[in-house]
Amino acid sequence: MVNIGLLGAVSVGKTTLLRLFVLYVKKNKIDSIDGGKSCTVIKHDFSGEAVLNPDASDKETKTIHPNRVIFKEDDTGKNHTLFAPGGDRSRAVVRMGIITISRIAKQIVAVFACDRPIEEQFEFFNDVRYFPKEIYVCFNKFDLIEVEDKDAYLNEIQEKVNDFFTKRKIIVREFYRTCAETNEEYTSYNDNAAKMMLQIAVENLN
Ligand SMILES: Nc1nc2c(ncn2[C@@H]2O[C@H](COP(=O)(O)OP(=O)(O)OP(=O)(O)O)[C@@H](O)[C@H]2O)c(=O)[nH]1
Ligand SMILES: [Mg+2]
Repeated sequence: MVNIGLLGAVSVGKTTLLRLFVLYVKKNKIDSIDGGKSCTVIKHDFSGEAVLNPDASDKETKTIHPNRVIFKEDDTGKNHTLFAPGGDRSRAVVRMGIITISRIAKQIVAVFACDRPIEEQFEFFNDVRYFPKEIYVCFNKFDLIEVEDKDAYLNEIQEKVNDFFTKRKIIVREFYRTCAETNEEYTSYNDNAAKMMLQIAVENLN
């Protein structure tokens, strides 16, 4: 059993990443991605979402209480839990979720949104006190990068993120580039997102 926590600033896509994972498992898409295998969703809980503007046509939500997905690897029968607390530290109840998850999750994924300045997203992590020595980093919203050479752009911010965590004596085990919103044009980045969550669960079993 591996507890994985997705942490990151507000609206970087933590909840969407979890929903995408549920979709991949339920539609058996998880079986056919690189390094994939058959899994089953045991339980998922997205009840901690609050609708921001009930009158708007697109009901954008914000996480108040941590989201949770429990899934099973069908071949080994091992269960794993993915947690995604909210990112709005200004609300005490949300901050409590962040602290709780940072303490119970053995593996942490620091999630960043590629379409916003990276420096302002570091502030979130300055407040997180409990961190494992090694973490994973996810650059989400790959589809929203506006520069021509997306990979070059990401290599640049990857270096900044690496510096940021190295200064805190935290090693980044792996960087992932993802798109959490299902998008035909970015299928391989949707796959990367699902692969990230499965891989972290599977490789940390022992
Ligand atoms: N285009 C695009 N939109 C995304 C992606 N990931 C998330 N979004 C959108 O970004 C918005 C915020 O996503 P959430 O998943 O709620 O973000 P969050 O990090 O869980 O937010 P909090 O929990 O409130 O901090 C939603 O409108 C999503 O549809 C992505 O990869 N690409
Ligand atoms: Mg959320």
